[in-house]
Amino acid sequence: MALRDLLNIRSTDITDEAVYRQRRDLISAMALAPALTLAGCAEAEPPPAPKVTVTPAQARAGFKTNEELTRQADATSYNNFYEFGTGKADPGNAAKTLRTSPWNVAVSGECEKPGTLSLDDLLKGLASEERIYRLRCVEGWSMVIPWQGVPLAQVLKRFAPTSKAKYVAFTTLADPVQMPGIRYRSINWPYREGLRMDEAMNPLTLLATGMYGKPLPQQNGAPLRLVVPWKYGFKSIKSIVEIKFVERMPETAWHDLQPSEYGFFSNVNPAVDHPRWSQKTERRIAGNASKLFAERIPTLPFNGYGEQVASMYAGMDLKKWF
Ligand SMILES: Nc1nc2c(c(=O)[nH]1)N[C@H]1C(S)=C(S)[C@@H](COP(=O)(O)O)O[C@H]1N2
Ligand SMILES: [Mo]
Repeated sequence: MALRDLLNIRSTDITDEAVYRQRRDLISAMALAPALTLAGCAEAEPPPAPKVTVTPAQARAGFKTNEELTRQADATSYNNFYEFGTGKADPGNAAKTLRTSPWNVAVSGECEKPGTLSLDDLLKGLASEERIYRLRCVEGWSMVIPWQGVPLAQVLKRFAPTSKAKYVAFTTLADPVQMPGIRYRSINWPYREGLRMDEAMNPLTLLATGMYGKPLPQQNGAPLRLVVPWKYGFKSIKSIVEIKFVERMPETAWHDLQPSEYGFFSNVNPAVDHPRWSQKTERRIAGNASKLFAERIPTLPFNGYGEQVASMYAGMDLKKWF
């Protein structure tokens, strides 16, 4: 299928299944015709982050939703982890062999105490917390997942970021031996993500090591993944091996692939549709609701975490900085 046709697909009457297939087919089309990439011009830097403080009480109000949980069996079998294939069942089937111990994380860039640490040393002395967050995938489905982990801020502070650290960049392991999906150029490997410093330090941002009270399964990003509940799911990068403090907005995997469709910020926003489908509603996979037939519910700005995060974007045009 030509890229042109993919971009012209009407979004009103397609299922989520079709949406993710389009997302995948677009990748194949782009691999054949990389010159068709829509962006190209150098992007301006966004306005500086306003100085804001979220009170502890405000933050805490976002830590646990009491909405119905997604079944553990669904959260661990319906996944996106393209390193193990682009099908929803691929990670659950193929990731079991990912070796998660020993696991080292290299921290570098604009900080006073860079270093490569074992997972144990990275998290030593930090108390694990439980967070029950909504997870909204850009494809239009969502889950409610109980995570265990530590606030990212507590980990980052250990490396003493300097005043030049304006963003944090994250990289996933890319091992073609352990990860069968790496052989396909669905993504320009390694998978990369990034946050602005204030987003990284926000109390909601979690470095997760577990879910449902157990260590993270490989398909969910073991042994260490990000969870950023007010952003589309692809910002929550899995199986992290590198963290770098940087001065400029870092390139990220989905933006790299299709900058017109996947912005750096990617805050959940029902007012900004994906160019090929609406973002106004979502299918909540929770309780007994199945993936394809769950009723659509409205998608909330910042995925319902506005009280905790909206002030970080005060004065920013969220249509431009999508
Ligand atoms: N390294 C890596 N991280 C990733 C992805 C991926 O393909 N590779 N997929 C992202 C997407 S699109 C989503 S929706 C979430 C899904 O997380 P889950 O499978 O734990 O629900 O992981 C994100 N993190
Ligand atoms: Mo996603």
